[in-house]
Amino acid sequence: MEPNAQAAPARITIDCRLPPGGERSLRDDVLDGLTRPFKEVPPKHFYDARGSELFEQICELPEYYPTRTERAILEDQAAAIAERTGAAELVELGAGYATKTRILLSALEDAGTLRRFIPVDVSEATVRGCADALVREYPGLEVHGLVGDFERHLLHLPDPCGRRIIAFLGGTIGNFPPGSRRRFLRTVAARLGPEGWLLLGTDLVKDARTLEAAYDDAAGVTAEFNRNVLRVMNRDLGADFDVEAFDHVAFWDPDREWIEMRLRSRGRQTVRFPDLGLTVHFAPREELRTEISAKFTRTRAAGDLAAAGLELVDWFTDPDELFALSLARLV
Ligand code: AVJ
Repeated sequence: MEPNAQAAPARITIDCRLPPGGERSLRDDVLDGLTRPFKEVPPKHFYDARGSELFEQICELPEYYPTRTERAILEDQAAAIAERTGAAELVELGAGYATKTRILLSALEDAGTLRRFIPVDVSEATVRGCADALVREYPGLEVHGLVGDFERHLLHLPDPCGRRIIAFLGGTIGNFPPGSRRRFLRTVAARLGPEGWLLLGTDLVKDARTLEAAYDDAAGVTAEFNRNVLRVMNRDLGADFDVEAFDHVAFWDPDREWIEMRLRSRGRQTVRFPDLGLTVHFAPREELRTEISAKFTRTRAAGDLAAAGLELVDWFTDPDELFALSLARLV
């Protein structure tokens, strides 16, 4: 056996910051969001095993251009990003299976600067699986997994081991409304270290038809993904949503320049949450907001970054200007 095959596990550390039974935040979010006049559940609760699988399917849909477009931009620009940053360390927020990350890791390895990868994800199984695979694929790479919620656990990131890139890909920054988006970017900026870089993926403002098709695909996968949040509440909170009694709604809001997803109750309904001592009523056609996905222009991205003390240095986009990757550093 080659020596590396045995040495590999020593290059992995995992820091688990989620309390066992991490449904606490779902309870709080439901108590907050479903007792308001305009009902809302935050989008992070889509992603149980089934929701994550449905999201993977969304990424392959012909209508859902962001994933493949971002991957193409990364493939084109990875060497430029490696050269610009000289990074020893890559932190990825919401890493998942780190498929796109490999493009960056390989470019940093080719540049000879790569030392450590820090995936941050709420799923311990995903973080462990990804760490195991990556130490095998990248000889000498250290992986420090952080199991946690990137909105709450960024303070547990270790200090940088050299120049750091924090990557937040996929356009997930668009899930934050403008105010908390800037607050979140400030938290990220505080963890960059002296010569660190933020690599931020943003979906761009475009025609309403393209955008609405991406969130209301012909095969109905996004509709299932949307309804999955009801299944999550049924399973984790003992609720009794009639999942099929809600219609998927996705629309472009041209004033706010974001996509909204909602679930519309077909009729009058009463939903019980016995674990929470909560009963929720839906009027006919009443809507529950499940996601906003804000879209960007270069000006909006630069403005949000500036509000967090960051300077937009490189703006990489595709020929059709569907999606963009920003490289930013502390001013
Ligand atoms: C994972 C937040 C980037 O907003 O496009 C895909 C989630 N929702 N289809 C997005 C999503 C519906 C996705 N992000």
